Amino acid sequence: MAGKSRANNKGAEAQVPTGDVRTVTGMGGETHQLASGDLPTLTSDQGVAIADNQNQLKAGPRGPVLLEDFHYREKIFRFDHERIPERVVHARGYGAHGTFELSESLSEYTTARVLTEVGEKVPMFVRFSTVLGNKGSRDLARDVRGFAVKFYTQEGNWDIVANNIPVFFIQDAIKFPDLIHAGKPAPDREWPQAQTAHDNFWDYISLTPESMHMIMWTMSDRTLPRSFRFMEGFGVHSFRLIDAEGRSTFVKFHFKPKLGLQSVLWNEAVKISGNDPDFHRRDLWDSIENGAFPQWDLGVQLFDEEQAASFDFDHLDSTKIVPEEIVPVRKIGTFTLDRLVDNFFHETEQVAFCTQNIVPGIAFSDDPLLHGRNFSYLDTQLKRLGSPNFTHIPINAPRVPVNNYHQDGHMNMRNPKGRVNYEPNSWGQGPRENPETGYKHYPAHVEGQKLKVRSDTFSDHYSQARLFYISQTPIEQKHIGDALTFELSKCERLDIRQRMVAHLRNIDEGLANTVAIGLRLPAMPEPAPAAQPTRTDLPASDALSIVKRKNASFEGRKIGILVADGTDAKLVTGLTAAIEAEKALFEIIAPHVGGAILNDGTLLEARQKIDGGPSVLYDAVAVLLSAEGATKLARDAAAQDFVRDAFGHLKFIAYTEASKPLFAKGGILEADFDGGFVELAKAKDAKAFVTACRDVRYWAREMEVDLDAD
Ligand code: HDD
Repeated sequence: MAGKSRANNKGAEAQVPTGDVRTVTGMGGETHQLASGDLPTLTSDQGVAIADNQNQLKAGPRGPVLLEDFHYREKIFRFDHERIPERVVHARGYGAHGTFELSESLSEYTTARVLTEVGEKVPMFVRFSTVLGNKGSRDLARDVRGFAVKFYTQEGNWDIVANNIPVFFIQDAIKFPDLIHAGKPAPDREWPQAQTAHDNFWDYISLTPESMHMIMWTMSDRTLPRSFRFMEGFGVHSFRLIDAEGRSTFVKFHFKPKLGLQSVLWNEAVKISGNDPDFHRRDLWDSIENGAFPQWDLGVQLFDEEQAASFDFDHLDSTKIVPEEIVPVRKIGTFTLDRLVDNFFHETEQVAFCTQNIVPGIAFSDDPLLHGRNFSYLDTQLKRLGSPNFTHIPINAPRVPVNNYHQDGHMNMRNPKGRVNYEPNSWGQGPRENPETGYKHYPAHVEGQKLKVRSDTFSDHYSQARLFYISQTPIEQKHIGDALTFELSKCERLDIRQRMVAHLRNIDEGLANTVAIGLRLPAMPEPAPAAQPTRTDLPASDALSIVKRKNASFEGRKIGILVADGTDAKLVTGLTAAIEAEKALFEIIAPHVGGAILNDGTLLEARQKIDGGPSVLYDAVAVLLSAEGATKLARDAAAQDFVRDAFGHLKFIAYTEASKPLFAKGGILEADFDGGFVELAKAKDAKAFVTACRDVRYWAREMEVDLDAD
């Protein structure tokens, strides 16, 4: 064999044209794609054209490989270094570009151009994320969602590094590493991944009473968002707005989704995680690609020092909200996400948010969590991106001129030009300070001893936790009880379960009771010692509930339509027209992805094969089977799951009479057809179904399908 140059008998020069690419089969039978038409020639990083991207350089066809092959070495060297450290928190994220437009000027309060120039279009980038899971974990973990926003303003970059929850677990940044260590996988076993249902997390939380308000939020449906498009965002901390005279007004930033709020159920989240771990990123990608650009209003809560002093909580404490009923949220503008990234790594992975990125006219409050964050974000970017020059990466670079004497460092793209790299200088070159337009820190009066203490005004840990709980509808309260029971049932240690229930007694006795019964605790523990008694007179705040803020439309939601051979074509046309009229979306699901032959002989292509399109991926479903289709699908486990889950997850269900054998096999009998079912006998019935879907779920059914409801 030695000296033979062909591994098989394929011809060396057989050319197979495929589109713009000419394909040539090489000596070893491998495929070479030749540049032709508009396609560029493959090159090395040094710009040298590459002839063979499939074979290493060898001494003879079977001979040892030669180190001399600089192309091979460069390719593998680049590959070996592809990974950068993932974010220590918020590793799994997804981003998109957009534009912010102000509709109401805040010139009375601030000089920041981004908040004063009505109609000016400000480019921006948003990255949504989960917190605890690693980069490859799933989208539907029960977790807080990050909502980090970068505005490329004409006065420099402004970041709001927000979450979808308006409060945080801890009051002081020095606790952050412990909080995250406790939540992440345990250091010995490295599990559980992307979840808080384990001893370490609840051990830490039960020893940290200040986290109780946040716990009410994280155990609510807020941590199971249906998609990024249906989430609120909150800047959490108070910031300051500074006007032209140097006067300060406190501000809290809110993002309110135009499509309304929506979450999934826990059992649904578990199943979505298996079926489509990329559920949220796919949703964002698909909506932007289809031109259904998601939008959020930017809202502000504004209050002055005097008003702040009148609150019965300290607004500098990040475990507190300022209820919207006390200080309403003023909508001052809207942002639209309308452009996908060209490259995930370039943009979404390399984007570097820093809470310290603010512009003239905006300043920090004295929130100790915020100041701790200001150090952490800058520091982490150096570790992650490897150089203080991370601002030279296009996604991080301001869209205004950058002029300074910073220089050198790894990967520098932008050293100062000319001889002068210092200031002051007498060369008449280089940038200078500008006391008129430059950033001025707010000259807050500060006095005091240096102490490692927490203010007494931060010591009420339960009143707002209770406020959140009593503001929910009964069904939402039940979900909080269910979530706590589930999470604590995963704790091996009884004392941790007991310690948590002791805290719940300070929030709501009913909730503590539900969880104690759910866990079958041997006895009700004493309430946890509290520095301040819980206020039981706070009025409920409807803004805190998802269900109370009902949607006016089903826009942006997706209906799964199950069809099979023999399905009535007119029903499908009627339903899809009604869905489109609502600006909602649909997917056809069938036994074969190639489609189903409808009763008029047409072939309806499917988007999903039945076991690839379970009902958990849809907001509502339609089961439009003929007698023939129903008989066939009734034998299929995936089809049975489809109807069983749609029912169990309280979805609105459109059906044909002929589909009933499938429902029966899924355990849904005639008597179970409740107000959430709409029969589609004729095409015109579709409108009533889509209108019913605006309620998103048929909540009344939950009492029928859940043991915990007893
Ligand atoms: Fe943080 C990332 C939000 C407290 C330290 N955080 C990070 C991201 C978001 C938040 C959305 C992802 C940014 C991105 O998409 O790149 N973090 C919050 C909110 C907090 C909060 C709303 C409380 C109000 N964070 C917090 C504290 C510390 C950090 C108290 C440390 C003292 N956070 C970080 C970090 C991360 C981060 C380690 C990891 C990656 C990064 O910054 O860029 O610096």
